Amino acid sequence: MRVGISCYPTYGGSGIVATELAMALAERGDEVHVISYALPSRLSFINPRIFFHEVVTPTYPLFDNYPPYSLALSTKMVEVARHAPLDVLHVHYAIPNAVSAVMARQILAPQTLPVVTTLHGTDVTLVGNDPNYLETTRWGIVQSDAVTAVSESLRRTTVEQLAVTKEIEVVPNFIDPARYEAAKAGPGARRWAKPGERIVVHISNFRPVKRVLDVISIFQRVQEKVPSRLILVGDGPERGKVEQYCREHHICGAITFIGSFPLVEEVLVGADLFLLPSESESFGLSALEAMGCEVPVIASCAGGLPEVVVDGETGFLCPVGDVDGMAAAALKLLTDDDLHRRFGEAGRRRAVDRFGQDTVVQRYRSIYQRLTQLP
Ligand code: GMT
Repeated sequence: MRVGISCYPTYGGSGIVATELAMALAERGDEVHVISYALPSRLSFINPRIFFHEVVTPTYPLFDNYPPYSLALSTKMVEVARHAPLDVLHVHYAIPNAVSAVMARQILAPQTLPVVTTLHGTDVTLVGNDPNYLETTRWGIVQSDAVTAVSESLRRTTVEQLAVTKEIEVVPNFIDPARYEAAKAGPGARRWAKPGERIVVHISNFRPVKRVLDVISIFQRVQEKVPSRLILVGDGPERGKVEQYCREHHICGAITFIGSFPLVEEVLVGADLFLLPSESESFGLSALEAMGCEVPVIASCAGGLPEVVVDGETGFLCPVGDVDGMAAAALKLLTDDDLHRRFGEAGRRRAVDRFGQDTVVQRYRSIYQRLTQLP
């Protein structure tokens, strides 16, 4: 099958899922055409069946600061669909990908191009919900030939907030269990730590919704009782504020800012805890990646996180903003080796059994097969 995949290339979860899906499909024999404005950060896999198509958005004085990316994207989708030719186009993140794809499908007629849209979270909960984008977002979703959401929570929110009555199938995010096994051969997170330090990790795009200052507050409470190091992976708008806070509170020595780093398994393997105290989280891919590396998760019980992390079994979930509760839960795990081991193993089991790449990729493929009648 020839599959087009459109996504954001940056360090957000939707681009990561799209890229991992592209690589998994190509590995299984499909031809995959990735369409984006830059090479996605994790598209490192060398496979002759993967092609990348850059969306170029020419500027013109009339456009001022607003070159029409959605149109350039739609045009690129038409070009790739016509000449590859594509059997199906799978877009990740509704804005503007779903709208551009539906437009491309109309331009291409009578050539058929089924459009699959995967909703990832903020495209519905934050941006899609904004009155300035709401109508086009809803239109892109409703006009898609199939729509998926990464969690039941997101499916419900989409129905409630966007008043979408179309069927939305829940297809969760996934991990490749083999990647984490390979990382185990190396030093993993211990590279960044001193002997005797327990390692706490947080991975995000440092947006306000991630509440990275809560991560620091939890860590400060933990560090008072247990010698430990916090590794922060990722970058984004709140990083400056967080670094400034750490300097003012003289805790920089125990915190390592790695910045954007795509090989997350190298930071997670061997870590002791993963923190994700987000305000909202449709799924929490990084929590799943931590579980895949046998790392217990302390997170907020927001959005789809309870569908990923089982409270009291693979981690602990606390109300948003409850840094005392999260710190207490972290200390419970860090001071009880047996509990810590059991949580780590249960997390890995759940990640592999429920969110393993083979099962989830096959679910996407079944949708493509249903829409195209291809094997
Ligand atoms: O978290 C972000 O701000 C980025 C966003 C994205 O589109 O990349 O992440 C969303 O999609 C991820 C992949 O499906 C999910 O794991 C994240 O939970 C979701 N983020 C939010 O809902 C805040």
